[in-house]
Amino acid sequence: MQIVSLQSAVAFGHVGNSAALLPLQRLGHEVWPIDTVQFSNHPGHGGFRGRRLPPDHLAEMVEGLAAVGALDGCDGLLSGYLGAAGVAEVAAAAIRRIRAANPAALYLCDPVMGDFPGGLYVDPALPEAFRRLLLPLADLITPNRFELEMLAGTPVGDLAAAEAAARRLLGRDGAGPGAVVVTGLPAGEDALAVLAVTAGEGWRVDSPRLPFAPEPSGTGDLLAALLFGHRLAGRPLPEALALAVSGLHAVLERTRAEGRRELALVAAQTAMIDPPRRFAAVPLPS
Ligand code: PXL
Repeated sequence: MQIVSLQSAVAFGHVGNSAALLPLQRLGHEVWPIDTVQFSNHPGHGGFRGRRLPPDHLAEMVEGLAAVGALDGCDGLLSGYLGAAGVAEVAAAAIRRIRAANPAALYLCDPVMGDFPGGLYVDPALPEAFRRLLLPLADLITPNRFELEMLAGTPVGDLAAAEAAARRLLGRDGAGPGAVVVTGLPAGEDALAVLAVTAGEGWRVDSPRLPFAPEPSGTGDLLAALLFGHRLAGRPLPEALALAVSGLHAVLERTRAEGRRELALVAAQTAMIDPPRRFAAVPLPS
């Protein structure tokens, strides 16, 4: 499959496109990255250099791909860190253009906006742009707990509240995504749960929470890329989700074993796509 990936890029470390490219390529896909920012490193290191690319430059990149005919043979769009509301318009235009040639093209929108405990780290106009422009176009969205609260407008205190908020996003009368996957939900003392809901169905995948201080960045970006890659390969949602969670866990185990601050993506690339330890997708009670 051939896809466009619209998200951030860093020279050092693995977030955004710098986390998504390798897993998608290792799963056999051609990726055409469009970088929304070009930073030296993730801001979590205390400082960074570089700049955001303006929306008109990003729109030009999409137009360039269209002009050489690439978007006539495109199977999907993955969007992640957009940074500003103007970039959400570029993402919307890109998926519309891709679907004009291929109505079956898949769109995974990771609504990257922030996390607990730091809160929002993007343009304050972006939450509304996701809600209005991108959720209605997405086959799949992958908010963390903070992002789900922003999108649904309700606190998400536990798993039941997360499922209810995710179902509310689905049910927005044609303005909702096809499926909502909520990541990073605390489940007991030392586990994390990921929930997936579609109209009528739902699943949950639990995995052990590994102790990190600080948490490595890019885990959500890696999970979204793996999930998208497995879906593009034709795997059903619960199977793709179980493989993605298991692949992320394999990378985190290696990251921890090597005492690294950045994801050990290259070192763990084989386990990432063919994880030795598999966590199961369990259907949610209806
Ligand atoms: O992992 C999300 C992310 C991606 N890209 C950039 C970021 C962040 C989170 O802070 O700053 C540039």
